[in-house]
Amino acid sequence: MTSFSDISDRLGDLAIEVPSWAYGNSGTRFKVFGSAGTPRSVEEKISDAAAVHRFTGLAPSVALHIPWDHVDDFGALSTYAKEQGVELGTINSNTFQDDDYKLGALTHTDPRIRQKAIDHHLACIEVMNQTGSRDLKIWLAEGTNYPGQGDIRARQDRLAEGLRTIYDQLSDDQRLVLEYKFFEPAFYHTDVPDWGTSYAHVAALGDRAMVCLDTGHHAPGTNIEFIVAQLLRLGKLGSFDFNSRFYADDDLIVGAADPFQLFRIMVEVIRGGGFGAKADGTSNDVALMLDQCHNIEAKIPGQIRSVLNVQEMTARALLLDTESLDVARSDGDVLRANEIFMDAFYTDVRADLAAFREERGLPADPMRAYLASGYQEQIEADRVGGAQLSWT
Ligand code: AOS
Ligand code: ZN
Ligand code: ZN
Repeated sequence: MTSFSDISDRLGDLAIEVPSWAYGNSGTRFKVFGSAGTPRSVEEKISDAAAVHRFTGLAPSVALHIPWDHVDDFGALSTYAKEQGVELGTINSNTFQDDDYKLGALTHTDPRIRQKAIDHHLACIEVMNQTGSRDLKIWLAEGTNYPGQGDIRARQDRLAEGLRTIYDQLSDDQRLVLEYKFFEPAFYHTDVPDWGTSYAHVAALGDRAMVCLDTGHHAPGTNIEFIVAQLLRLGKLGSFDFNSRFYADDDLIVGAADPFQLFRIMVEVIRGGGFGAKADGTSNDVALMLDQCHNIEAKIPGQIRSVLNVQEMTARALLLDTESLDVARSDGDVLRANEIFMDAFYTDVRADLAAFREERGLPADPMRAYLASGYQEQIEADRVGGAQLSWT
């Protein structure tokens, strides 16, 4: 049996990157709701992200989305973030909000538009050079809506060429992570619909190109932990975009829809060496990030709940008695193996986690501590006037 004290050191390695866009207003195509205290600047988004880290100790970096988070001086923004207690992390490109990209960006038939999309990514790399970010995350909204609309094979060739040009501009300590998504906004075919397509492209690019797995980007019933295991086996799992889905790309709080799935994913991450600092002290190849939008719930508590959910399922996954499991598996004892697995999942770690946090100078209950802190009231009073930022 593994006890909580056996896993607490490893659990201390957990770090989850939060997305800047989680702090802006978001919604559905029906309505974006505004809420008091919503950031009006990139700096205010970073302050909110830093609040999540202060109360949880779990979120030391913030991902930026360009051009949503464009500022004139990214070096100064980086310094500002450090003063707040966080780092700037992954830089996300955006080729989905410009009329030129209606029929494609890196895959477009027009070389001028392809070049524009490439130039945007090169500008993102320039931002990374100033922020010290390791990862360029590329999610492409490209595809077609009708059979016959595009030459799906030629689009792959153009995509490969564009990715190559971008990849070649990365420095030795930078990486490209390519996200896949099985549908939306294109509905007939998507140019990077699945992990296999993402893998094919990043494998062709080289060692510093990896796959990004967004947990919301699969068809219902997909065994996501199998994909995790396979990508780790291939050395190509670069990062996660964690969220929950019921129907589509719902971007809900991770662990809200199916905590057992999150547990199973974390078991495979740990099993595959994707968790915690590497033996040489460098950061792990697998970056754990959130990709969520808070449409109806409060944003900062929504992010606090998210990172706590990851922490709770990671703790349970670390508690898995892998030695006994190996024995049961070797014995062909199906029911015992399943029982050991479920025992870890069903372990209530909440009291241990509260003590774990207090030992580290953090509040035992970060959610209650945040709500009692006055931070929310303060930003609601301070952030009047100016335009609130939205997801878009
Ligand atoms: C879009 O569906 C993807 O999840 C991307 O990661 C995207 O950049 C992010 O959701 C922000 O819109
Ligand atoms: Zn995503
Ligand atoms: Zn998504």
